[in-house]
Amino acid sequence: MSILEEISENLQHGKAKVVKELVQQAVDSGIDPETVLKEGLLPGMNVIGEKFKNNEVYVPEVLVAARAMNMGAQVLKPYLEKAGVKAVGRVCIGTVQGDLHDIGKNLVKMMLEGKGLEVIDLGVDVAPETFVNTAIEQNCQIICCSALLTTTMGVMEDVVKKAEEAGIRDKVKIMIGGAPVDEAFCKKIGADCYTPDAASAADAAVEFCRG
Ligand code: B1M
Repeated sequence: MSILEEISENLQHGKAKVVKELVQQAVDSGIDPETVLKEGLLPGMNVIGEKFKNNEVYVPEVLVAARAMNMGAQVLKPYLEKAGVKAVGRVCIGTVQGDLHDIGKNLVKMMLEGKGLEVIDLGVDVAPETFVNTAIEQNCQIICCSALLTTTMGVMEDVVKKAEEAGIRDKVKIMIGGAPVDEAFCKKIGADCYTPDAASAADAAVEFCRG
């Protein structure tokens, strides 16, 4: 097994310390940091993302894999910055106002980062104007809203309205997700995209950023 395959396998098993060591070893042996990311870390995260989507693994496995991914990515960060590897795009994400659930939002964030997107995490209980102002100030291509409560999902419509009022609706995509929302709700409120899970959210975001 090549060192890149070993990185992928260990990431899938959530062995963060081993992944960190292998990533450093790979870079030290002269493998291009971008190759380590694209052929070691990301394929491992993609496997986990697919398995999660198909209910073959569950939240705890995703969280430990994501932790391993993040530790590996931390090792690569300075090398990638030096090599000038550009982020695919910039996204702001948050759980909407009145809602404190953040496990799903954090998973989406990790998957987005795993796909090379720069993510501004606004946390939980985020007001519509905070999403919109952040998108303007930080030049985000996408606003990602998460909601877990039927009582808070309506805030997503306010985000769409605020983006219209601010005149940025044609410049920013609005993605929504979380247990109570669905495709029909997305259409109803005029958002751009609903995805049922973190892996497909990251895939859709990359597509939007590539234009
Ligand atoms: Co809350 N809670 N909770 N809770 N809680 C639910 C959501 C609930 C369904 C439980 C129930 O009654 N069966 C219910 C909502 C009912 C409803 O609205 N119809 C509920 C309630 C009522 C409440 C309180 C009101 C309880 C109370 O105080 N009386 C309260 C509200 C607090 C508030 O937010 N203001 C509350 C509090 C809490 C805790 C703090 C205890 C805790 C949250 C801890 C935390 O997040 N740090 C909690 C939890 C853990 C849950 C359950 C058990 C699990 C949620 C979760 O994390 N799931 C939940 C019941 C359940 O879902 N079985 C429940 C795992 C997570 C990975 O899934 O977030 O759906 P999820 O994310 C998925 C997808 O939805 C998607 O990707 C993720 C991964 O694939 N996704 C996106 C999410 N965001 C996305 C965005 C995207 C795309 C995809 O694009 C932008």
